[in-house]
Amino acid sequence: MIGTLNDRRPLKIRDRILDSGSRCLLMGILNVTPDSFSDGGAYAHRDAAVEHALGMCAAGADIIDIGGESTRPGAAEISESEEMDRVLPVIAALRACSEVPISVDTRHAAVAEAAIHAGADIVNDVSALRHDPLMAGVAARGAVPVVLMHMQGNPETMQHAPDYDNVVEEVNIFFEERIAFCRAAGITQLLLDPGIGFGKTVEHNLALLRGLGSFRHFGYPLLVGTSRKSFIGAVTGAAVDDRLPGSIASGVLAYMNGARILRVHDVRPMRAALDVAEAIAHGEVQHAF
Ligand code: 9MG
Repeated sequence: MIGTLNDRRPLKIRDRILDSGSRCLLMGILNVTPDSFSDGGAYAHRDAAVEHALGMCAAGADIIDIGGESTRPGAAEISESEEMDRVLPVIAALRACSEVPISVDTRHAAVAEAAIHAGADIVNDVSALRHDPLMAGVAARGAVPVVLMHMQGNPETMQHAPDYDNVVEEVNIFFEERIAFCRAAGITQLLLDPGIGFGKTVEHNLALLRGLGSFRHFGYPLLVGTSRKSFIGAVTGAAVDDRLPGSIASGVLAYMNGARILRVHDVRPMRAALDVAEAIAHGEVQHAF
């Protein structure tokens, strides 16, 4: 099943092709927030943030995802100007010293537009363009790929009482509607993300990871983020800083079930784990000794 459907479609980033068909790509997480669930505050200063991004690139990140508003459960919305103050200097500084594709993690059209001007290449909107009615126009005009992530509710309330009859079926229906919306708005490059941890119980998350293959028929690359998330803590009892084994296991399983991009904190160990999984799946070895 790995890489056999038409979700091998490459992403066009400005004048470059980012091919998630031949190998699973890694999106390194750069939270420039004071209150993120796992690394809150560590990269709030521009230079520390850029250094961390370059470190992730050296470790094998293919994309850097930069976010200035926490989307952890219970997080309150911040003002657009505060979000811009956090992300724009980091995007501009990283763009000035690296060609790495940059995605901006935002639900706000004004932030996305300014981020694209500062050098961002992808919009990662956890609301799948539902939060801000101006977002679709910004993405279409910017001609950038958009991550459509599923979320039940919003970050402030999403974990109060997640409820589905059949989570995999309902996320499928959601993608169908959002894809039609984006196509009508003139957005052609999409990534689909089931939104692990966003309005889901532990069982919903496990069912989505098990059922990922059922989203491949849309023909868009699947992006999945499990890194350090609370379902791993629920399964293993591990604290947030001790969830690397669970992050790797769930990331590799996601890859085996069709994910083409993984959003991760721990780039180097995840790259090594994927290299092994890909060598087994395809019989190709990336590094020779
Ligand atoms: C911002 N953010 C946090 N978790 C995420 C996930 O799983 N996917 C995407 N696209 N963004 C996320």
